[in-house]
Amino acid sequence: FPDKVCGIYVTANNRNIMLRAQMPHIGLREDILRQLAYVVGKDPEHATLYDWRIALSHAVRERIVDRWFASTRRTYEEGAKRVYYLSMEFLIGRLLEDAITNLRLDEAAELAFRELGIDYAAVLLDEPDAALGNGGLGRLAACFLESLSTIGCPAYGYGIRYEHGLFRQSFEDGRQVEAPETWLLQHHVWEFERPEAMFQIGFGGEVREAGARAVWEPTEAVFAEAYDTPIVGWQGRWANTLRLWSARAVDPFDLERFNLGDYVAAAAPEALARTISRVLYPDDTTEPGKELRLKQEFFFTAASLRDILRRFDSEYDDIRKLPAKVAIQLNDTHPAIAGPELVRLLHDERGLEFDEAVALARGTLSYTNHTLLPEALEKWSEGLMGRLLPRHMTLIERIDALHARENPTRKAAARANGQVNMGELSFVMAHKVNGVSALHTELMKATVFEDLHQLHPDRIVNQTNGVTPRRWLLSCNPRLSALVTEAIGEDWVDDLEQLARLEPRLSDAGFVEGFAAAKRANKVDLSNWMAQGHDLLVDPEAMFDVQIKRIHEYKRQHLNILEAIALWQEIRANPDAGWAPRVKIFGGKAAPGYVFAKKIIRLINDVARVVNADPVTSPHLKVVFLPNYNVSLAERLIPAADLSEQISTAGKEASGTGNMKFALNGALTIGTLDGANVEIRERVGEENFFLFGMTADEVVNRRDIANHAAKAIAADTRLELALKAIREGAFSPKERDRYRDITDNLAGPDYFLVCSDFADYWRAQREADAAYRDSAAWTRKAALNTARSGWFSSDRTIRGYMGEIWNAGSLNP
Ligand code: T68
Repeated sequence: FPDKVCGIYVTANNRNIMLRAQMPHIGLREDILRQLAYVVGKDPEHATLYDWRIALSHAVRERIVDRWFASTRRTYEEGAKRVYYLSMEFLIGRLLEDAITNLRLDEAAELAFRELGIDYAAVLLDEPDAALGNGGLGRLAACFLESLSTIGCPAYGYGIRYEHGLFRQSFEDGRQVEAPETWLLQHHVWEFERPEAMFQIGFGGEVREAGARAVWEPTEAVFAEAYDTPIVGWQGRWANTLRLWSARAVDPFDLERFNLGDYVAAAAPEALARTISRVLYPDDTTEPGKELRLKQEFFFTAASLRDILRRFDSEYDDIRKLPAKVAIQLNDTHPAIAGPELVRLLHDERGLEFDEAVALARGTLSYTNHTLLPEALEKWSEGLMGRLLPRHMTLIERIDALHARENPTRKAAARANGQVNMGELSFVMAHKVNGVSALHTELMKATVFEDLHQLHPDRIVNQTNGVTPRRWLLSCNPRLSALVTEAIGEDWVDDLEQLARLEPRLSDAGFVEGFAAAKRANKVDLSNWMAQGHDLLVDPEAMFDVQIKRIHEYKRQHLNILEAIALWQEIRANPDAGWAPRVKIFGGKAAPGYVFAKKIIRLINDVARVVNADPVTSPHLKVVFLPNYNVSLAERLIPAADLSEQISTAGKEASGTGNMKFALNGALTIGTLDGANVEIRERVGEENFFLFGMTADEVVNRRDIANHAAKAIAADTRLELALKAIREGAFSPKERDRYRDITDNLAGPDYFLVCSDFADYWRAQREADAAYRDSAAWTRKAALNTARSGWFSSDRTIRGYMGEIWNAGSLNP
């Protein structure tokens, strides 16, 4: 590659570090000033932080573009197979620091800004998060994009360019308040508009039979317009593209109406079309049941498929090569309409026989399942689907019939009981279906896809999730990464299993002290930030106990807060018992319509207010709920955490990825045998993990016991007293029954078995306390978590997909 920045390939071992860093920072500084003047149009004298950030971003972007072109050229030259990752969500967060890290420009940028007299850290923080996702599923897609580029696998991410990402959360009187998020109000430096890549996407209308073929004549249409963001991998060796679709009207403006003075109606077509890419559905489990959601799904899936076939046609003239040259991954069922749509394109538009069209589509498509929760499995009514996508409805019926012919013993069908089951449809249209952790994959085989698995025993495979070590260690935790690099060199950055080489260093007192010092300094940083930004005073010596994730009953934030209440009561009763000080930190958003989850947020805030004001317990216990949890806040919290809360009801969390980020950064997990916790515990060692709770099997059996919650409460005074305090209004004195729905639920159905797991959770928490008191032993456990987390890199996951699902290779030099 032409390598403008080769001068800054600086390693920690490099003795000439300063010398070699001199050159690039001068070049970068000049570029920043040039961009500031000629792109931003500002004199340095009057430039704001925003201006500096835009100038720096352009200077960095320039350094990506050549590599990006080179990657594309190489893919064409080699005739390489391309991977297409279709996802409704890409939770990419900030991009500037990511690009700087991967291009290894961090030292140069820091020096350049020091010379310019500008606060570099503040420039980075000025960037808004691109929150085009709800949680784990969207963040996984972002980690995968980065790993695909690091590995050098030719790939595209395809999604929607939402004008408004996930809502901004604040608290009023402890209650969650949602405000629209406006990341696109400021100039978004990273994207390139592609007006030439525009497709017309239709909805509704009629299907006309024309001889042996059917012709779909939609009545409604919008344009999908492409915006490209380059995603650069580690060391800038490769760059792939994230292509996001924006909706716009085919006839944007009704001049006749305008001339009649009806200005609102004149602009209506444009407004209506744009709603399709207006907002991300703020929902991580429940099906919103909205026509607009189905429109969004078809909109981006259809545009992506058209684009994929256009690119394929530019290189190959035989459509039968499609499965050999193209792999399309469906990130959950949101793009599941890709099955029938691809069949439609091949059969109706290109004239292939129906059976062959299905076979080609199946050879090309594969599907990842991210949840077994029944309420989150997508189903569309035949009425809606038939109205919006009449041709697809017929094709789904034919796909079912074909599958039944191929498999006479088949029981279920995608189309059943007046509904289209998108999981079934994805399964029958994919050559591989994967779960996201070992346990989840086994449960998929035994539950939702039991019948289909019997028919196709080789189709379901496991690819346990992973996280990118560039963002989730190197860049978010510079202290720990410097220590690691000093100990084992820097190869770990794209070969995370190298972290195992840290283990022998645990007998080296200097290394262990360095590890403890890094964690402590990260905690001091976080304490200062909480003091300044949130007026919260916490002691960095205390254990930082963190639960950050979407608020959901199955994730059981209410189990955590119940334990906090019980602990508070016990400390009050016995303040001098030598308590290990703790700060319980929460972060996470609840879907705006999810009333119970919002109640949990309010309860945590109410408990925090009471507990933090109690002079007796205050030295030992603090409770903090940080508002507006997002990727950037995670990057701040994870490096400072001691204890990672992964306490979902066993069998409900498909994998989790936060759990991996914490372990990698040297936090110990307190958790159930759920999702990837199982594999984390296997790797870090059971003595370095606080296990509690029922297994997935025990959970199922427990639900059969009559009054299981009442029995658990009767058997545990602590739990009983904690619930009593909530019920009697200890945390909501002005409205004593504010939390009636929570306490009634817990004492009654308690589907997620909070009460049944409470006693064992309490026991594990006290074990964690005891372990924390022995700080040398704790540091050793923490360091072992880091050293043994190498397997949880998304590079490993992507290599698994490449080998087992996509049959795709790497073009990295
Ligand atoms: C998460 N799923 C899983 N869904 O809950 C988590 N759902 O265990 C897993 O680690 C992660 O996926 C990655 O595999 C989600 O995040 C959603 O966000 C979602 C969004 C829309 C509709 C349904």
